[in-house]
Amino acid sequence: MGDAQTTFIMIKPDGVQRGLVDEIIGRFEGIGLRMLGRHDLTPSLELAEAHYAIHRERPFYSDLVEFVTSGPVVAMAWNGEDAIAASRKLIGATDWREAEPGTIRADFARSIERNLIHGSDGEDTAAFELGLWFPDGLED
Ligand code: D4T
Repeated sequence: MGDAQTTFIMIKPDGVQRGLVDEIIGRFEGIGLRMLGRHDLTPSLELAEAHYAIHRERPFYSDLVEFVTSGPVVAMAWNGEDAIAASRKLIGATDWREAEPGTIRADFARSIERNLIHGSDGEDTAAFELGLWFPDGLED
């Protein structure tokens, strides 16, 4: 048995625009995770830059920030056993060509830049991202 964890998941603007929100939420429910919080918002530049600060020196950083601020996203907190790794598995590899069959990105993404969804990649990242996107805290 793993520990109960809470992870930060964001459906990016392409996922919202393509009408995939309910499909994606259903997949998280399907693996038994529980939603503790949801914000639908168009991220500010400050929020997007803070979220992606780790990628500041990467060549794709400015396009990434521009993309994620281009329209509404669905920011969510999901809780359950091994929620961080379980979510990453459900999402699939960054590059959809390397994503396992049946993952969200293998099924729906056809671009590395527009890859539909973000999920925290570790406990420290999850704590940082949950604090950033849910500054008022979460339900129990
Ligand atoms: P996120 O962080 O969005 O869940 O994606 P990953 O954890 O799967 O991938 P990442 O941190 O390596 O990349 C973050 C983000 O940058 C975009 N990206 C990535 C991009 O636009 N071009 C690229 O070449 C890479 C590697 C996609 C996800």
